[in-house]
Amino acid sequence: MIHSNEIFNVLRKKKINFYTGVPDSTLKNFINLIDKKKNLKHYPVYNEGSAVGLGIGYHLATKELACVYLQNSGLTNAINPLLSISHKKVYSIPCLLMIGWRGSPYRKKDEPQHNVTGQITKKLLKLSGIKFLILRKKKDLIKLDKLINFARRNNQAIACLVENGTITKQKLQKINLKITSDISREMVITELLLNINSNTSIVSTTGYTSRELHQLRKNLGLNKGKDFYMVGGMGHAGIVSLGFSINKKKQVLCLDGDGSLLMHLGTLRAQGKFGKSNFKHILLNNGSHESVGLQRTFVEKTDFPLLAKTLGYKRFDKIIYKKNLTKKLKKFLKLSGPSFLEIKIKPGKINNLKRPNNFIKIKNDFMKK
Ligand SMILES: Cc1ncc(C[n+]2csc(CCOP(=O)(O)OP(=O)(O)O)c2C)c(N)n1
Repeated sequence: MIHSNEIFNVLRKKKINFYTGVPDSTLKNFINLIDKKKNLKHYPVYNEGSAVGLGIGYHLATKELACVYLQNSGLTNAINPLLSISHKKVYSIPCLLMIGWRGSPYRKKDEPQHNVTGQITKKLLKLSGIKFLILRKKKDLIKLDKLINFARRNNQAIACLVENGTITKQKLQKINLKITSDISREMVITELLLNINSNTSIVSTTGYTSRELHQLRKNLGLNKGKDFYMVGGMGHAGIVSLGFSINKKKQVLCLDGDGSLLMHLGTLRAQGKFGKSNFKHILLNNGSHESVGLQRTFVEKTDFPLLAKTLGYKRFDKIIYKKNLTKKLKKFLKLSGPSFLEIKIKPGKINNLKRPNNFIKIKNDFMKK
């Protein structure tokens, strides 16, 4: 086990002072530590490709290299700028990728959506010409130090793979999310399952939202409608809902999160433009990436309904307090789309949260008439 401080000390010694990325649960203690350091530049962003882009801009301005943290499922988002800008055969721009390695074949089995990427993460890096090390023991920190020298000398991206359980777990520092809502995700999902009709299909986003939807259905025995859980493909729930809805007559509800929506924000325009009357989009906004450690998304003041309006949605509304939840939700479900509802929620998840599995069955059920 390695303490985040020990990793940070190596990076500080190597004068790495610029941090960006998209959070991951494997790295949450490291990210939390970076976030606490007052004299560091830390700019969390919403997509791993953007994080690499930010690091490229930083290098152009300073000749220095950025540390970009990400989960390996976001590596494919990052590959585009890494290969077509940073690569030694293009502009040759260095950075350090700190990668949370979910689904590592050397660890106990992870979730199916992680195992596929986990199996080929090393190969992806090799194919991309990115030298890497696996951080497991303290002595690997010496290798990290040397690899950073290599990145500097050769102007190349390098990567440090961190498996689940490598970084010592510590209590995360409390983050003030400035949330006034008294609504929980559980309340919204329960109300939704009580009020939808049988001819409704729900597409839910990555993380706690899909897991809670899946579990609450079971716990409460509420069987109206069908679900498609986006256990991976973070940020694509809206566009998947759109593809389904324009080819179906039934009501389609996308259950989204703020971190997820921000990851591919451009799709909001496609949904506003092409969504039909059956397309309904609900944003559960807790101002954070709660599923991977409650890192802030900085959208307290963002007017999402106005954004949706500007991007072509026909109806839009917002709910902040529990006292309005049932009435406004029922009204929203009757509105003709494309429509958008932002529900501010407070952090918190249901106890003993399980994960959906048996994905082929889930898909087949969802596709049945
Ligand atoms: C491409 C990609 N990057 C990062 C992750 C890790 N991840 C899983 S859930 C999640 C947070 C989702 O945030 P949000 O949509 O706001 O939902 P919340 O967790 O707050 O319910 C992240 C970053 C991932 N699964 N895929």
